[in-house]
Amino acid sequence: MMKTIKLTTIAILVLALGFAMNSCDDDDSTTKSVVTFAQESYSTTTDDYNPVTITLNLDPEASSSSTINVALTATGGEPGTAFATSPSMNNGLIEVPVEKGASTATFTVTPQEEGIAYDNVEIDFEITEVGSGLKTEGLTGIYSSLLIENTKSTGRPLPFSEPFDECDEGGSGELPDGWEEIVALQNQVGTAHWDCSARGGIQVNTFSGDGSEGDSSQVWLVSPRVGLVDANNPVLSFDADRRFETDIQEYDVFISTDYNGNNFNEATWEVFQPGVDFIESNDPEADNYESSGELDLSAYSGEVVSVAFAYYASGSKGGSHILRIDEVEIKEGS
Ligand SMILES: [Ca+2]
Ligand SMILES: [Ca+2]
Repeated sequence: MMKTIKLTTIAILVLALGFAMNSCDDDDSTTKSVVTFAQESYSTTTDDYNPVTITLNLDPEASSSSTINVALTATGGEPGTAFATSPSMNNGLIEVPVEKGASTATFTVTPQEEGIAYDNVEIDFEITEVGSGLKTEGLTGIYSSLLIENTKSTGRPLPFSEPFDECDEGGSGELPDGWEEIVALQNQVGTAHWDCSARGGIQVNTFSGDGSEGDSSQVWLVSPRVGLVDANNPVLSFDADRRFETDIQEYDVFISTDYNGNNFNEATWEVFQPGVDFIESNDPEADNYESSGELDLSAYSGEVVSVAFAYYASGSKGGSHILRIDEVEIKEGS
C-alpha cells in the first residue's frame, strides 16, 4: 500500500513537473516568430527568365537574426540546370537568412533557358528546420511550390519540307499553313507582299519605285517553328532566284530561336550568312532558280528555330527587284 502511494506521489510530481516545463516552453514560445510561406504556390512561364521571389512571413518580426531551411524537390527539370536559386542550393536545401527585426525572409528561383527542355518544371518547397527565435506551427504554411510553365513549342518535326505546291500561276495566293508574312515597311502602292501564286514558289516583287523615300519596303517571310531538339547535324536547304539588282542591301536570311509568333520586334533574329551568300550568288540577269545545297544548322542543334527570308527595296535608290524562294527543307544532313 505504501509503495502504491509512493508511486502515485511520484507520478503526480512528474506530471506537475512536466506541466511546469510545458508552461515554461509556452512562455518562451510566445516570443518566437511563426514562419509560414506567404503564398501556397507561385508560377511563371518560360516566356520570362527573371528571378521569382519566394517570400516567407515571420510573425511577429524576428527578435534576432536566424535561418530557415527550405527543402526543395523538383520534377520536370534538374536543380542547377533547369533553375538556379539564391541563396544557392546545397543537397536540395536552401538556407534562407533571417535578419533581426525582419517580418519576411526571401529567396529567389531563376529559370534557366538553356536548361529547360519541353516539360513544365514543378518545384516543391518545405520548411524543414528553423533557427533560434523561430518556430513553425504544425503543417500550417510550411509548404509552397513554384510551377515553371513551359510555353516553348517543340516545333515541326524533322524532316521539315515546304515545296510551296499550292503556289503557282492561278494558285490560291495563300501562304502555306504556319508560314507568316510580316510587312515591316510597306511602300505607298502596297505591293510589298510575298506572293504565293507565281512560278511554283513564292516571290516578292514590289515594282513600285517612283524614286521617293516613301517607296521603300521591307517584307519578311517567316517559316513555322521547326524542332532541332534531337537533331545532330541539321541542315537547311532552299531554292532561290533573284532578278534585277539595286544598289542597296536587298536580302537577308535570319534564324530566331525565340520567335513565338507574336513577338516579332522583341525576338532575336540572327543573320544566317550562308543563306544570304547563296542568294547573292544567283545571277540577277536571269530567271534561274538554284538550290543552296545543305547549309549547316548544327549551331542550332537542341533549339526550335524559325527561318525568315527578308526582302528590302528602296524607292529612292533605283527601283525594285524580285526575290523568289522555293523548296525549303530542314532535315538531318547527309
Ligand atoms: Ca515548289
Ligand atoms: Ca536569277
